[in-house]
Amino acid sequence: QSQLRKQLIDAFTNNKDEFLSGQYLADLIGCSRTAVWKHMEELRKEGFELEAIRKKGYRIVKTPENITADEIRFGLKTKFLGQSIHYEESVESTQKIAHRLAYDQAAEGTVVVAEEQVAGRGRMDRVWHSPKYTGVWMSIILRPNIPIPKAPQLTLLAAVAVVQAIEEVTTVTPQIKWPNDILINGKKVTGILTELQAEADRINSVIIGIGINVNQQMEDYPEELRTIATSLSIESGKRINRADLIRSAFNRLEHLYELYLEKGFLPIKLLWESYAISIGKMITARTLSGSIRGRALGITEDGVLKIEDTEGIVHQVYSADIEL
Ligand code: BT5
Repeated sequence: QSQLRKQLIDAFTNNKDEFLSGQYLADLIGCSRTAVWKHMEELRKEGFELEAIRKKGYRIVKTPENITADEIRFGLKTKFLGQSIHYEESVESTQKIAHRLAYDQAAEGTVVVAEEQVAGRGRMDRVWHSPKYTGVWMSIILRPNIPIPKAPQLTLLAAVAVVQAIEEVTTVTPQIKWPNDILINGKKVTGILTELQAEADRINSVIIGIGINVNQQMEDYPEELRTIATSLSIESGKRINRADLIRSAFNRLEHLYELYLEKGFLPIKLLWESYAISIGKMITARTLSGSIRGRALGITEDGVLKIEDTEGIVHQVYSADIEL
């Protein structure tokens, strides 16, 4: 059933703006014209606006306001990323669902997308505010064949992909604050949480959780976030189509991930540094074992932050919160 729907959406993706006849679609997918008609009606119910003209066929005029898995697929050009989408109206956390799917052998590139998270989380069990219909809350399953210590590189890779996607669908260029924050005008628009399922020294799966504030307005944020958070809509002054953003993020992420598997971290590192905010500046890194104040020199080949303190000692920071 969903395989048919996927083929149908792919057909429209490959022939954007063209009319496709019921017979053409039926032959392509290998079902009856009645089945095609039923699927088109389902799309209409999901909020797709369709044009149907006798003898010419169907055309997709407008995609729905909610995100739907079908809408994300409409225009998606990836090989594996987002080819399997689990769309949920409301969840505790997309990470939780992705962990379960990964454990149950879900294919690489499987994604969980939700309209709302009631228990969205950040690093170290912090809360991630994820109100309904306004943001992109998603978790992506990857299965890279890399040593465990290299996994944090994927957080940086995902950050570059999201920055590029934001640049593509808005006209704003965000900046990255090591390791996982994406900022616009100094306020946080995206957080990334990377988690692993591993045995001994082998990575089983990497689950990359991405939260992007898209159409929230200031009043949608709780008091404590108003001074530190922002959204793409606030910064660009317009409504952003979330499915376009997700699709762009999938396209970018798959491309960068393939580049990474083929060429290693260096090309990603260069891109990351071109968007990085804190390199060369004085920062404070708060780690679990204390604070380090010094100049951020850059990141190592492994994605570890290098800070030179006032005595000239260079520290390598694996995990911290950074204050500028
Ligand atoms: C992060 O943690 O930034 C990682 C956030 C990852 C969220 C995604 S959404 C999909 C997936 N499912 C999940 O449950 N999580 C992932 P951290 O660096 O620890 O930052 C958390 C801090 O950011 C909080 O303590 C707040 O101060 C702030 N914060 C919370 N919600 C925010 C929001 N919507 N926008 C900006 N800042 C927020």
